[in-house]
Amino acid sequence: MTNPGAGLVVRDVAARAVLVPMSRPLATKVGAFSQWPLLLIDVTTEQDVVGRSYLAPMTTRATSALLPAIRDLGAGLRGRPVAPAAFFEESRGWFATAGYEGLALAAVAGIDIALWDALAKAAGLPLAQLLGGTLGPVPAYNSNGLGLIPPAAVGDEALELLAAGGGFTALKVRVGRDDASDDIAAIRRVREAAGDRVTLVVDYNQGLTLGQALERCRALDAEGLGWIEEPLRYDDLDGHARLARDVATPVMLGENFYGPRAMLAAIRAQACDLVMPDLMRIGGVTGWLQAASIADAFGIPMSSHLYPEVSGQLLRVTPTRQWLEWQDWAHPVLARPFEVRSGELQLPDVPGNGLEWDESAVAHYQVER
Ligand code: SMN
Ligand code: MG
Repeated sequence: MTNPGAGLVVRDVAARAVLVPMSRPLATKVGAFSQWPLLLIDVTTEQDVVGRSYLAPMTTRATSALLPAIRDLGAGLRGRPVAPAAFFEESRGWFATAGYEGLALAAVAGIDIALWDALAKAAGLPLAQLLGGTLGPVPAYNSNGLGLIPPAAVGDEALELLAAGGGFTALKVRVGRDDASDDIAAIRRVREAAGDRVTLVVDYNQGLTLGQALERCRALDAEGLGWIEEPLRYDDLDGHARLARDVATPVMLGENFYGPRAMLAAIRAQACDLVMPDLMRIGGVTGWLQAASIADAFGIPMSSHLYPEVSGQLLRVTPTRQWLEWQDWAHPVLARPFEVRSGELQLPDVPGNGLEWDESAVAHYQVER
């Protein structure tokens, strides 16, 4: 078999900004979200293979800042081979003076994901198979809701999320209310509604001081939770290491790891028991694969953050895979959203990562920039 991407040459890289409605607005300690900005990236090749990706910068401000970086990087790729691993390494130099982590790495990630999609399509393989894995279901938890709403309302919302199809057996609950007792009340109402067979995880979205976290997280140890996510500022590794030592419930970090080296630093600092990289911030497919090797070397379970479609492909080749975070936030612009059955994401048996735009929806939601 010839190298699947041998002949692929980049013709153009296009990036479009859209702003889509959320099926359920979500209030968290890191922000209140009622609309979801996305950057859709299309890498067209001289061989007419098109690689696709999307980025979820979370705010329109970040989207505006990211778009020119993607277009600048993309312009530099015209006429060059589709070689994501080489691009990932070269791009470190391109942005070295401007600072590599953050927006620069996010832009690299967006193009990286699309380049890998083009390679997989050229090989006629789903991305998971191009990477040496097999197609199969990926255990997922429903992370679409359970924001910082009144505790009295969370039981019904939990039932709605579990009844929304997909057969989910796990839910994420956002916490960090002013009064710690309200968080406990909310968790217990979700538990009462969902039953003991449903796994519950909680997410503070960096909302606590160390003193608050020591008190609150110790109190959560009695609630049988799967993990406590980002109780402190994401880069407070010493504080999280103290919590991981003092609290029985696993501490989860990852959505704010900017590149695989940031994950390595957190694991070396023993700041977390579990990791969940964000596909954009970890550096796309290439960054994810490097991070998966680091998690495997340390025996740390690895889950995903946002990006359920491509993360699902990648978890199939992640040795310590744990949970896929599922939201339907990109569905308004996807021609074929991935299905969830019996609490597991189903990967489509099609070449590439499975992303395809609903172009009429994209036109409807596009934001000119
Ligand atoms: C989160 C991320 C992005 C937007 C809202 C909430 C949260 C999660 O940290 O892990 O889903
Ligand atoms: Mg989180």
